[in-house]
Amino acid sequence: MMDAQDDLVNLYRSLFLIRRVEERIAEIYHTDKIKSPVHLSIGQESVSVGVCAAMRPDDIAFGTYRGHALYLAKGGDLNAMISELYGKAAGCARGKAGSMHLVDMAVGMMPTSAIVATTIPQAVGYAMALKMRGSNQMVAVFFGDGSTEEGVFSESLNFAALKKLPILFVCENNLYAIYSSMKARWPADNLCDRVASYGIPAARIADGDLDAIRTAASAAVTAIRRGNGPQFLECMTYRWHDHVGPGEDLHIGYRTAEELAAWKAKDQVALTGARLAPDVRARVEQAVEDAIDAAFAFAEQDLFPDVAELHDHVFHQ
Ligand SMILES: Cc1ncc(C[n+]2csc(CCOP(=O)(O)OP(=O)(O)O)c2C)c(N)n1
Ligand SMILES: [Mg+2]
Repeated sequence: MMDAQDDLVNLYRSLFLIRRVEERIAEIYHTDKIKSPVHLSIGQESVSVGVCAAMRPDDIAFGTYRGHALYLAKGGDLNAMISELYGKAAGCARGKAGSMHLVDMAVGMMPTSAIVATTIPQAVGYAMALKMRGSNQMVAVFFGDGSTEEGVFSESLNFAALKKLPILFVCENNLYAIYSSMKARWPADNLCDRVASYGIPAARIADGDLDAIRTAASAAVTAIRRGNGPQFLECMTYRWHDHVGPGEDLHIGYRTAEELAAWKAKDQVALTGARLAPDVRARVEQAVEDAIDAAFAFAEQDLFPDVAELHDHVFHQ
């Protein structure tokens, strides 16, 4: 059994790694070394970290184009991620996919997709396969609030509930789908009620609270492994940067500086770091900075894939 201090160190390492990797991506994005669009999770780290901390390494995660946080929280290889962003050959998808399609099958991180909601039914299919095999692994699928407006979301809930599949649905509700607020899209703020109508236990967690997310995810995973079927978490969170790219976007006028400031005041990375002794925190942060330096150096020296590979790995071979 891990002691509480080691546990906190692990959570902070994961949060700080995600935050700093994305800050470094934001810093160098203007150089055009990164060859794909990037959707940053800065501000949303606690959802992936809290839920993955409740999962086993052999459990399966599905996510979205805003996928850096999940990929890293699930244990995805950092060097392969940065090389992928650079379009280089050692990238996790051999440099052909970029930021929106991260994948690391060795740690159960399934390929993410740029098409909103597509990975939800894929995750349900995976959960169905696990159930048919009699496995006690589970699946967690992460998606945005906008995803819940796609028809396939409802179909997936219905089928997963009907078949009592081992799946945790995790809605990362950051209040916006691009520049369109939840209030402009939902007649009522009642996502959990709608999900519960399928017979799926559903809970909202406020403020991006790391401990609350982790506790709720642990209870959900336990119920799933007992064979109780799907569970649903709506994790309230907030994206600090623009929908896509590293920029700020307050000038667009779709959200307010006050709203952003209120969320920054409950930054889970800073709050978690402050719970560690200063020397412990400094050691964790230095190790993370070193790993990130090494990953960018790795991507810089990595080669672009050979042109002869262009048509490889497009279809199943
Ligand atoms: C099927 C589909 N429709 C529309 C788009 C364009 N699009 C890209 S991201 C996005 C918003 C999704 O919002 P949300 O699910 O809340 O995720 P967030 O970006 O906030 O993480 C839209 C509409 C798309 N990629 N795929
Ligand atoms: Mg959203």
